Amino acid sequence: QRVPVVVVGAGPAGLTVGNILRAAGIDCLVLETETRAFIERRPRAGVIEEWAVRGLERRGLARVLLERAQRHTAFEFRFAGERHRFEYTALTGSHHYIYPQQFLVTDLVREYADVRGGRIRFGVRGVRLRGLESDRPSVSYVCPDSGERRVVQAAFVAGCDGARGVTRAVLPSGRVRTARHDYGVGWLALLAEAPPSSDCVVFGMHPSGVAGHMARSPEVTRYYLQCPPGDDPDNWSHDRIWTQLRRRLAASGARPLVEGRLIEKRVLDMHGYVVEPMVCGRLFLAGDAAHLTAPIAAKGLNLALHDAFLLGDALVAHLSRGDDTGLSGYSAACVAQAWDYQEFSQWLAELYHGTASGDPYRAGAAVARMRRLFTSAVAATAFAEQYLGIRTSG
Ligand code: RFL
Repeated sequence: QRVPVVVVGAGPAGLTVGNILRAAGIDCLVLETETRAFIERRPRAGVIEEWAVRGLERRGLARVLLERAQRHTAFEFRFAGERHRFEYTALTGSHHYIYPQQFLVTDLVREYADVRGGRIRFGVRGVRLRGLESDRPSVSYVCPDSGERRVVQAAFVAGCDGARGVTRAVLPSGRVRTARHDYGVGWLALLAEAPPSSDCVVFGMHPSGVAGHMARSPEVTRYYLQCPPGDDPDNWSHDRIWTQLRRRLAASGARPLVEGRLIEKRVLDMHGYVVEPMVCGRLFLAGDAAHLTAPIAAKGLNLALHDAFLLGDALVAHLSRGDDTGLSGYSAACVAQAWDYQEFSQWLAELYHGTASGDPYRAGAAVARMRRLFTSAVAATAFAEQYLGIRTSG
């Protein structure tokens, strides 16, 4: 079997690349280890930057999102019982969209497979890549039903298989640098069957640790609670969780939190990495396969879309017009954006975690970092710009 592009992974990055290729009439094959039902229900991100939605819209991929997503225009810090509301849309004219990642994945799969006629294999096992530095790379995988290994020849391979995939591991260690950062804290990531208790993202800095609140839909809210890295989610009973959320997010005049059943409870060790370069021969990495940003600043999904727009457009330019500009500049452009978001995440992480660090020096500096946003118009504008992400369109 032969196909111009094999895309490994049907997350937001892989499905966006696939859709861009199909819109240009280029054939591709997407390989995914999970089932379609599973990826359409896997909850993760939910905060999408306006430029990313415009990028999806330009590629015909945002119709349902624009009908259903909420818009967010502000961010609230809570500290020492006070609320500090930061109206970033008033400052910049830009906003965020709130749309659960599994809804976006559902829209992208439908468009790719059911509307644009793209090929996709779910439930594959044992994906292997060969000959990436030749002009005839191949990808093989084990079919879920027959158990037989199939080999596909491709001109290009898009490695979009996330943080735990196989494509990153193929990059030769001598020529690739992986820069890692460990924040040394855990976040208990929760999904509650409860309506949001605020009209915006809220983070409370508290001596017991940071707590976060983010709307996902009118019925579901994501919460975060800082915890020791590697903590066992079973240490966190329903009552302990809601007590800690109420304590850490307490502030005068704040709406009381609406309690609900917890439908997800997992500990994320806060860390990040950037792989550089993101290319080896005919393999191009995109999204979490190439760089992970801890969910501190809600950047991961946005970066995955950024890469996918560039990679999809660059592959189309090469395969349909022989134009190599996009492919040759791909890694440098994506890595620069990844570092920009990593740096912002690190800056925000110190603001969030300083208060509970046990170190009065870090705690004092964290408060100064937050107060500056409310006393300096220049600092406020710079923060808003970074929180909203890329200014030019994707
Ligand atoms: P994905 O979404 O992980 O998709 C990769 C796909 O590849 C499949 N796969 C394989 N397929 C074939 N062969 C293999 N060997 C394979 N191995 C894996 C997987 O099953 C999967 O379907 O990566 P992609 O496309 O790069 O997208 C990245 C985003 O998913 C990720 O950055 C965000 O979810 C991060 N993130 C957030 N990002 C935001 O921008 N805003 C947020 O508010 C936000 N909140 C979050 C988050 C991530 C979280 N978790 C679970 C780490 C909240 C959480 C809790």
